[in-house]
Amino acid sequence: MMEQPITELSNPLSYNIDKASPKEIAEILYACDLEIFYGWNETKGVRDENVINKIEQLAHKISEVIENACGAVVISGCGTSGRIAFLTARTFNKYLKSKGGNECFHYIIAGDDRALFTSLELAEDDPVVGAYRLQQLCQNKTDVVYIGVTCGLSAPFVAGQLDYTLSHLDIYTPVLIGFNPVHQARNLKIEKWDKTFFQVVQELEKAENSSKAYILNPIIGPEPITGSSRMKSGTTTRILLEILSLKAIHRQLSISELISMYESACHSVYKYTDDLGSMIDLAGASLTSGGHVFYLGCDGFGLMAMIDASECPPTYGASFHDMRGFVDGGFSALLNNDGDLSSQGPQYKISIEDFERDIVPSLASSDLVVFLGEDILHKVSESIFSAPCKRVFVSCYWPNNVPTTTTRSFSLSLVLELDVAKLASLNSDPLKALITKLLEEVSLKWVVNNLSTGAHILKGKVCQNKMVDVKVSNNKLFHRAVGIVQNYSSLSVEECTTILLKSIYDTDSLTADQESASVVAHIEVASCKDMVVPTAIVIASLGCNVSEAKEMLKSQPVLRKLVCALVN
Ligand code: S6P
Repeated sequence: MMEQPITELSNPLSYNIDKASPKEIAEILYACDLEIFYGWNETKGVRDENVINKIEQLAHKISEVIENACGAVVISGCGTSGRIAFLTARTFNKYLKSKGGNECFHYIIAGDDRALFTSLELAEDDPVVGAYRLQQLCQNKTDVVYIGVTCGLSAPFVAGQLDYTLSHLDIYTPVLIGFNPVHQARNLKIEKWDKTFFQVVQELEKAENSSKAYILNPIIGPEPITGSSRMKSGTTTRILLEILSLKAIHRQLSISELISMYESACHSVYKYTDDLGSMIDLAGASLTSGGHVFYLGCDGFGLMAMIDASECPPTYGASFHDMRGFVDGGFSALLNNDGDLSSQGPQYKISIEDFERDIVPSLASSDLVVFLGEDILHKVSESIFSAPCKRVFVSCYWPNNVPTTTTRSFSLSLVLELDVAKLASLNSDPLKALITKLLEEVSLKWVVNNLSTGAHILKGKVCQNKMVDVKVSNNKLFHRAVGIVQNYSSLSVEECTTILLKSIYDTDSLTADQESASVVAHIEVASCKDMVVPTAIVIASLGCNVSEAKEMLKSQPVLRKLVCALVN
């Protein structure tokens, strides 16, 4: 049997997170997040010397590219990894522009810009489109650092791009960011392609040995919710990309010092586990009683919160209405590749005006509005403060930059006091402002990840530390779903696959065509169905038929209670 990659393992620290109190949930997430900085088992996390050396060399290469009018830094990924690529490119282009430089950072996300705020997981599986997008983007470039991010070393979209760069090493310096050892790169057949991810990584290692490529894969341990790479892996992706870019632009910065700043931001956030717990409690109460959570923010805060909200449907089988994010200025603030998408459907109504027009009139006492940062308080109209919903205010506080006290009334105010000492040594104000912004954003990422994860745990969407209502919407998630079903039964992989297919096709006896169909065909059917994995878990544990399983799920909508009862 194939070894489980670290990013797909269950983290022993969070095994009982489903039974934890809201405050304990925050404490468990803290313990898991610390593995980013202190490592897991024998590893050293982002402080691994080998990783730091590679960042040093790669930053040097990036600084050359930045100086070249025909140079580009392309960051690419799927899902969360593509979203963080977007945020990083946006931030550093703005910074370079403000200093009169070239905006040479670019991002690619599988599924294009619609995938920035909605889950289009299937786009992840296409290596040919991946390579084509990269080729299109870099047509006139002569020196490109390509950074492919795939936390699990698994996304075919990224494999296609890496493979393409490996055959054009005269132009490209390929970089792979992920969080598994290379021998755990996915070695499963990629549909309509002739290589596995593992085979591409082997080629990449050869290029790395001749100093033509880089693999940055610090080991940071399993996710607190098994496989949920939007959490630790997403945060670590941010940290690595930001440190690389900062170091490329300001060669005098010390990588270890930068890591310490992120670590100290992490400690600062989790000093507030009481408040984080109260916030999780409020959000959980909203979701459990059929209410909604809305994040509002300006600039990077709003974008990050929108990203957090958009990750809940694939992870927890949530509806897009359950949690949503809105950003001041909507698409005009985004600087995204495809421009304004607001006409493409309700998921793309992302401005504060959209929120005030479409949501505020129907806000109810079960709803929660989360204001991220002080700036947003000046951008919203008074009506939000008289609506019957609950309100939470989250912001950052630097000892020399105290937020003005607001007269608004909130159910909870969480003002994080960040550690300013380490910034004192920086002698450039724009750089100080940039690093401050990055640390505030990563801090708020920790906060919103706590909120959305905790709220879904309280809603009963997690059993032990597994996402038991994951959407079966791409190849990776299909195999993860089989693993989850197997986890709650004593059946073999083959038996669990058959049960998952029965749930997908809604039948007790699969036809020969259904049994032999490709994984992509299964995914197409499964993507538009609810409760596919929970139904399969019930069938696997009780040996019942599909309609009996569905009846049971109707009678106990809190999944965790049902699944735990079955396991016991
Ligand atoms: C994970 C998130 C997914 C992943 C995506 C890419 O919590 O829901 O969208 O980011 O599947 O994963 P990876 O391993 O290629 O970065």
